[in-house]
Amino acid sequence: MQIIGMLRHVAMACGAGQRPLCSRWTSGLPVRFLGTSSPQSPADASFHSASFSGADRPQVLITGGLGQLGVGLANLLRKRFGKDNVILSDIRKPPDHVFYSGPFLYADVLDYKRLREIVVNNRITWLFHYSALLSAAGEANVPLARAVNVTGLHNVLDVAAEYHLRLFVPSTIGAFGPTSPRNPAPDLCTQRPRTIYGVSKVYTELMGEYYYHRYGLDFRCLRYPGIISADSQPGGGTTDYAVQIFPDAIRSGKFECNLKASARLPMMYVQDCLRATLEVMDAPAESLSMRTYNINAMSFSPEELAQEVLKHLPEFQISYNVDPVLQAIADSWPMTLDDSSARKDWGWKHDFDLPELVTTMLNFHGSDTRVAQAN
Ligand code: AKB
Repeated sequence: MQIIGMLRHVAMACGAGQRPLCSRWTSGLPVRFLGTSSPQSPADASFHSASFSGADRPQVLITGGLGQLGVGLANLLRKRFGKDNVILSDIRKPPDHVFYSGPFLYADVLDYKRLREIVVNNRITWLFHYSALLSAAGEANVPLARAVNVTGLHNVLDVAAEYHLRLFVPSTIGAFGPTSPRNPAPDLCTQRPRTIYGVSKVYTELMGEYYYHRYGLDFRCLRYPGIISADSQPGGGTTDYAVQIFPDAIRSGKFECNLKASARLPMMYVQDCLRATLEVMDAPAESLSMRTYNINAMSFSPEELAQEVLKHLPEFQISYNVDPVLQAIADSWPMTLDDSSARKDWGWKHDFDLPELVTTMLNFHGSDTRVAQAN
């Protein structure tokens, strides 16, 4: 059959005016994506966004929920939508305080059937997909990073498209590379990252946007800077030093940094990051001129961060033992992001700059007295 004739046949089989989702004959469509109900078009997506009450209230699933951000996000969402309407999932065993704080399920994003089962059985409408290996962890195990970050993404995209979910997947400053503009990196520019993490996140952005245009998937994505959190640890990232410096400064008054003193990168306090995530998920579809946005807050180097810590802890000492792999990654990332589109389209505004960040983190790690004295 000629291509045109074949497409016509598919269109007829699927019903006039519908996208040809239901046929395996359309080249390149995922065969397992056998939706029989009609897809939500981008224009329909705003039905999610009004005030959420009763039947409209989202039923949320978070994958990779035991990483740096999942528990904090679940806490926020549970305050808004009710404890039982937000399910955390992971392949790891949750600590007691997480297990007893609300619904928790085992979910391996590589297990497509299990994902579908969870979505169906719990009538999920919003999915936050946090499972991923970060930059340094990805370089240490490329096959695993490729499986989790790429195959896991395929599973999540297909489930989300099939069940018409609103899908959030984070991207990162790591989606830029040495040939991207660095100061600032705009939303749209050359992206040729040199890590498997970065490559998988560029792919995430492109696939999410492809599914949006092709199937009407309500895909939303933010490029996160390095995220600094107090009560949850990152793992395997290049920006992790900016989290670890605080407990070390409090405990021993010293910190050994694995990046150069001058390695300036975009950073954000976790509270801003989670608020941005909820805000972009809440935004009416018609306000989104794009599906992947930069978000920016502060930008600093280890040296500048240490100077700010010294204002509170005058004895603090930083030393440098540079890891060449991490430094090469940091050198290929932007120093700051241009987030003017996020600010314009859905009103993004950060609250925490470097001084507030440092005070908050030191306070959290137990130096209340010394911080209060220094102020
Ligand atoms: C990492 O360092 O890999 C992450 C990131 C910036 O995406 N924190």
